[in-house]
Amino acid sequence: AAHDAAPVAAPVPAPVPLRLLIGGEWVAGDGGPLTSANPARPGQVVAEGTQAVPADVDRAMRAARAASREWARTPIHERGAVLARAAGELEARAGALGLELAREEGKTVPEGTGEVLRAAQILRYCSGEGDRTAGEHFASPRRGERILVTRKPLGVVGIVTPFNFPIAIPAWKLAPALVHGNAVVWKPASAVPLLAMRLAESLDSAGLPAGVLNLLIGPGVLGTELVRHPGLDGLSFTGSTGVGRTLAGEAASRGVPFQGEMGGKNAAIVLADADLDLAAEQVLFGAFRSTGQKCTATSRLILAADIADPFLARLTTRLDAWRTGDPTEAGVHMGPLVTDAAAQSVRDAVAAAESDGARVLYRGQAPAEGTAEGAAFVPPTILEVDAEGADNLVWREELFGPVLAVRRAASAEEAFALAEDSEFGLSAALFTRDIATALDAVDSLDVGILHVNSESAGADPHVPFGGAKKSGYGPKEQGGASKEFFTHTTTVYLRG
Ligand code: UN1
Repeated sequence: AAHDAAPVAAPVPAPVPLRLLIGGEWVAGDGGPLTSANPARPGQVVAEGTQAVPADVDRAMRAARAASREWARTPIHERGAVLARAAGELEARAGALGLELAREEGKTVPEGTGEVLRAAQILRYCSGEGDRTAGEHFASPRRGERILVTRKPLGVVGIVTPFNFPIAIPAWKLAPALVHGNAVVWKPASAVPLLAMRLAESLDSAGLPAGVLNLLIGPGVLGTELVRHPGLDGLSFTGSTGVGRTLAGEAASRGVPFQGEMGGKNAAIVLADADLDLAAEQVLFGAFRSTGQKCTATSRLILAADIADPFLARLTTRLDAWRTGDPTEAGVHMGPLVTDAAAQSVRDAVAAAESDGARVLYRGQAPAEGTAEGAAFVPPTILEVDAEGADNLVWREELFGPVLAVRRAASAEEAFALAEDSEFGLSAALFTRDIATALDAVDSLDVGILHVNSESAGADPHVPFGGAKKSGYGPKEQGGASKEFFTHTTTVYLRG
């Protein structure tokens, strides 16, 4: 019958062959099969190859070490020029790569293309690093002397990245690492190997010398192997707080600098004087774009009691027009979770939250017609908890899905206290027209990023990014902050 075939807009591309990059060679891994599947279309393979094995970490580390000295001595403007060429290539291919990203990770094509362009923008920002201040100069208390503080690369750094921004997050770690003269061994999330390979390809074809960037795709044990490698000079990680703290402990026990960007349980606070239409739009974007799979996603919503019902009416009206389905189809707002297992764990968490007393305020439509069964979809869901529900997991835990936990507050002060009722402190969004209240929030909320009248997600490449409390560890990322992590200083007492 006409209705039992899933509508497919375009022919399904053949799986892309995956390769690892070690010492300038694109090679097959010696491990088990490596497959990335389309989470919206069960059975569709996006890319396939073989995984790296733990012994590859040592090979890649040696290759990086061999290349690092020459790379460190290459003028920073030449290193930057490689990044600028890679940025140009990503820009030229943004549409095609955005589609691959949507098929592999599950975000919509406009979000995928936007992410590729964002990666290019980050590479461009970092390509200009040679034109910015490189260190500091102090006067000396002694005659005939100056004191210079110069910055030097760490050496060989490890980079471990998550699935949810498979090209932008790697770009914002790789670009500062490379422009500041480090060689890199990179382990991306194995659920999104294709976009990792695409970024490595663009840097390789832009002229990065052999061994300066090594790409290992495979199981989590590679990350452990990397942090335990005696040659490692630094590790930058984005992912869950649990994994991050384990790696941080390993790094600390070896005296290796660690940068960790970890979980979030970010609150949006809508006060009684807010522009409710603007707030509803921004909460919708913050909570449900990318299917809630951002560490900066809005996952708690704190509403001034006076406006709670009219605000929720505005939000749910918008959600009624929000289409969930295959993210490569036009008109779809929200795709699946990254894998079936991820979707199942979010469904289980919602069921547990409900049986623990959370009240369902909204549960969105099922996936768009024609999407096959077994796909990794979870509908947009809003649950309310009250003071007795303060320990409910939907209020406490980062679920990494399209799920929003709501509480009501009697005052701005109570709203801020509820926002602070979390072990996480990545970002927050405050909706108010009152500047004094906004300034109060700056002091009251222990977060790395505060958005006033905009959604909790988003990050510009030229300003620091990172969180407080359990959300962050070590120096922040992006802008001038990334230099703090990817270089160390030598203080030079210079006498003629
Ligand atoms: C964004 O909000 O656009 O893992 C970026 C994450 C963050 C990046 C968020 N490190 O979701």
